[in-house]
Amino acid sequence: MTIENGIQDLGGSLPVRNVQDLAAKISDEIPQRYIRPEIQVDPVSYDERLEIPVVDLSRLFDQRFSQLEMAKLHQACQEWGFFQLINHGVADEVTEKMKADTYEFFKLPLEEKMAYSQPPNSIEGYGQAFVISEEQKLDWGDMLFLAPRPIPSRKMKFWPIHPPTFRDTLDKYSSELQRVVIRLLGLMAQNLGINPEKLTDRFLDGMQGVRMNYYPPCPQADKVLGLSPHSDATGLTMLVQVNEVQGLQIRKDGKWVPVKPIPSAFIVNIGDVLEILSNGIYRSIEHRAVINTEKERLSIAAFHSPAMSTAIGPLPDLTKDSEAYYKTVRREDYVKFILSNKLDGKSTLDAMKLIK
Ligand SMILES: O=C(O)CCC(=O)C(=O)O
Repeated sequence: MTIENGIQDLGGSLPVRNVQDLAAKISDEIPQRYIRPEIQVDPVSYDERLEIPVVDLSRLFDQRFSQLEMAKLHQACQEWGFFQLINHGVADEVTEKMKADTYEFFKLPLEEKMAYSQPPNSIEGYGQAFVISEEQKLDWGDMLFLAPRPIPSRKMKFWPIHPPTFRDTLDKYSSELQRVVIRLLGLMAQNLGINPEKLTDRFLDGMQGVRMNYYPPCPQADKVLGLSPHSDATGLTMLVQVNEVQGLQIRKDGKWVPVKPIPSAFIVNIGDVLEILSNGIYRSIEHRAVINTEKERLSIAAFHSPAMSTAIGPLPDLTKDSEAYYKTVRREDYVKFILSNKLDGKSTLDAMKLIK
C-alpha cells in the first residue's frame, strides 16, 4: 500500500437500496431494516444551556485574546471533543458554493448519480458505508464519499461532472479546509505542550476524505437514524450543514445533545486518531444524525488523517512521563479494521486501548 493508493481496496460496504429513491416511493410504512428500537433508549437533552463551545480562530492568533481563547480550545477538546469554529478565515463563498454544488448533485436523477457508485472494495463514490451484513439495521441516508487528498491519489472517476463547477468547487474547499486544520492542529499541539510540527507534520501529506450526506425526510422519522452513533475513526473533522435542517446530536453525560449550528461556523470534532495521538488527553465523542419528517437534510463532513503509511499511536513526547494508553498500529491496518465493522459507538477505538 502506498500513499498514492489512498483509500482504495481497503474495504467497502455491501450494496443496499438507495434511500433517496426509496423515500420518494413510500408514503407511510418503511421497511423493518430501517426501524431502530434503540433510539428510544437514550434520552435527548432539552437543556437549552447545553451547547458545544464556540472557538474564535482569529482570537487564537490575536495577542490580546490568545491566552483565554487557547484555554477555551483546550477545554473544548478535553471535555467536549466538539466545538464550533468562527472567524476561521474560509471565505463564505467557498463554503456556500460547496453546499450549493452538493445539493445540485443529490438532485440529479438516480441513474446519473449511480454512475459514481462505489466499487465493491472501496467506500469512495456514491452509496453507503459500514454495511457488513445482510441482517444489520440500515441508516436512512445516502452519501457521496470522495478523497481529495493526497492530491496524487484523487480518483477523478468518482468526482461528479454535474453540476459542472463541482470539481473545481471541491478542489478549493479541500485546500481551504486543509489550511485551517493544520493551523488548528498546531495550536492543539501547543496546548498539549509539544512542538507543533510533531503533530502537524503527520497531517501535511495526510488524507482528507469528504463525505456528503443526504438524509431524505421519513414518515417514521422518530424510528430511524440518518447515521448510527459513532465517533470518527480519523483525526480532525470539519462539518457543515448544507440546509437549515438540524439533525446532528452528540452524546454527553449519557444524553443526546442537539447541535445548533451557527451560520458560517464549522463544527469541528476530535476523531479517534487524535484521541490516540494525544494519548487520551483529547476525546473523540459519539455522535449521530436524526431525521426530519417533512424535510430533507444534507451535511458535508471533511475528515483529516495522517498518511496511510504512518503509524498511529500515542505521540512519544506524551508518553515520557505517562504510560501509553493505546496500541500503535499502521494506519492502513486501522482503516481496514474500521471498514470491516459496522458503526457502533466507540467500539473500534476500544480495541486500540491498552488499559480498558
Ligand atoms: O450529518 C451530520 O450532521 C453528521 C455527519 C457525520 O457524523 C459523518 O458524516 O460522519
